Amino acid sequence: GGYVVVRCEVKDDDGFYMRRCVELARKAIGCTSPNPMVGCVIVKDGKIVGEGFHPKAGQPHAEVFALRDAGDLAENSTAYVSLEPCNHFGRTPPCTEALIKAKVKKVVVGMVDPNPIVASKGLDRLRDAGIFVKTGVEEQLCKKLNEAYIHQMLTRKPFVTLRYSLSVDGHFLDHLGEEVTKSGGYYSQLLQEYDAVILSSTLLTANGSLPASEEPGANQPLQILIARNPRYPIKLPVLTTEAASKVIIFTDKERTIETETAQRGIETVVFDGINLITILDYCKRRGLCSVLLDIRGNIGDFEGILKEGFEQNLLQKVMVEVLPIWSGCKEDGLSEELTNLGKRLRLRNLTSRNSIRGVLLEGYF
Ligand code: AOF
Ligand code: ZN
Repeated sequence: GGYVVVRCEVKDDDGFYMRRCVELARKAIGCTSPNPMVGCVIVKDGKIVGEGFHPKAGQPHAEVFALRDAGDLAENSTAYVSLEPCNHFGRTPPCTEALIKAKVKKVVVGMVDPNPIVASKGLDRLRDAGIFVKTGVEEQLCKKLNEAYIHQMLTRKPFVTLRYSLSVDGHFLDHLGEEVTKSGGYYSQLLQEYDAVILSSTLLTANGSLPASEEPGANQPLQILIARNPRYPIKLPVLTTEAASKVIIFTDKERTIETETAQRGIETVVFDGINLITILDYCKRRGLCSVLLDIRGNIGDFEGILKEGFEQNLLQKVMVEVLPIWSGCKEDGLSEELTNLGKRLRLRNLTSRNSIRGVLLEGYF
């Protein structure tokens, strides 16, 4: 005889349904700004009877879609929401009232809404109506989902992520790892997620094409090109009217590019001096809540911006890609001998793990 293996999973129900909420919320990644991503499931007798997510600012909230989906089954159910239900009339009516009207028995919430016009008032309203409320389920996950929204709500400044690629010998690289720009690659996903990406215009002299997310149906970010180095002419690719509307050039000198780009339908903003504060102020005025500061091309274009970012705490997050190559760069430029050698020095079987205060990479020559 043999053994029958019985797999016994301890299912933490609240966590399980909340993770489903987050999964649903993510369906609208890159589409909800300035609103958060929110997911909702309605559960009755241990079964999901309704699901919904917030697709876009101006459209109904997650709870409304989930309640609609559940119909009459919402009565005496438990509603799971990744963010505290709102209690205000914004572009849409309050979700608290919709939940009360649907006679939901219990509401389980991932995190309190940092929006000062909500901030626990939604929970209070539900409790006052006799609904059992539980909060803080999968809170870290829910907060990570909306890290940009939370930061923006609390500081009224865009959430800024610094991204760059390094060689294993510690030099900034002007290119990304292969595959990362394809669908499913981290860079393609970042472009989908962020409202805007800031790049040096010198990038365009290298390959002439603007980065775009390859995720299906991605809402492309606004591309902000910093053109401050007069030594580099700006070579813009010919863009469709729609693509051109997603590009802005920031320059600190009146240069001939202004007329060139105007002809192509590309907006050019001339600043007295380009610095991170002016860039972020501009983003805020345009309702952009998350910004990817993508360091490529000429790193020198970003020196002042980085200094300001560190000194004034304007950067929230960093994403560093370390590529398995030995670049062979020297301080005073590229050493041809080493660069050529470096091209051969690609590491294989790369692994990474956390060391106590850093990240440890291992690879084979
Ligand atoms: C929820 N569920 O799905 C979302 C919420 O202008 P409105 O009406 O869309 O309101 C926007 C605010 O509502 C937003 O700042 C945030 O506080 C909350 N978003 N709340 O209960 C949702 N998206
Ligand atoms: Zn709402």
